[in-house]
Amino acid sequence: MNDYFPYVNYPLPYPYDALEPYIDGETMYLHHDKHLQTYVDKLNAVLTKYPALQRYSLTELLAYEGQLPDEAKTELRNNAGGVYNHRMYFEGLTPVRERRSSMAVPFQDSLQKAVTQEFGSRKALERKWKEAALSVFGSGYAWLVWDGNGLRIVTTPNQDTPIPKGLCPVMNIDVWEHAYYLKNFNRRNEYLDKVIPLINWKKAYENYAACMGNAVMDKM
Ligand code: MN3
Repeated sequence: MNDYFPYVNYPLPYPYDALEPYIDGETMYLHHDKHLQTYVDKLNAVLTKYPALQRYSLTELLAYEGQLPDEAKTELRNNAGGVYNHRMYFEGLTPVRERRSSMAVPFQDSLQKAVTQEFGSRKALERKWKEAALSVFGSGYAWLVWDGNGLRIVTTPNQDTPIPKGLCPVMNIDVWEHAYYLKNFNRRNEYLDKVIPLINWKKAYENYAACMGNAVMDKM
């Protein structure tokens, strides 16, 4: 994944219909090729006007929001966030044919420990994550994050990320209606019951390990 200007919308890491019947191919096509593409294009367009910002990575643009030029701040937050959030979301879902085996894979020890410590169990974490996702008013995301001491569930509106608050994203769930409207209409609850079991915990572990600066990385 390129983390610097000019940003590229890489293909999905699986076919559009790989999440069927839980998330339909048309939704995935529109979500990736239209919605995410628009964020990529707009982010590149803003950065073209600000060459000095082109040396910042995607994460730095999000983390150092306070230092960005006032007139570009909102556009950068929305579009850099849109790129970051969608990349994490798409990479964080498991193709259905791999799901059986990936679900059988236990959490890596350190993530398992952190989940148990904070939530009691993976099921309990998933319940809390779903509640948080349902509580997002309008468009936004529900996140599993590392706060420096433990795991937490947080939500963000629009394309905001938890990064400016010093929280390290482990995984997110997109609850914008475009993520589920074609199939589930406005029934977010129904979408969440389908998407949560598709979470790629192997990928979550990689993100978690990156949050920890690889300090406690288990043997892969
Ligand atoms: Mn989206």
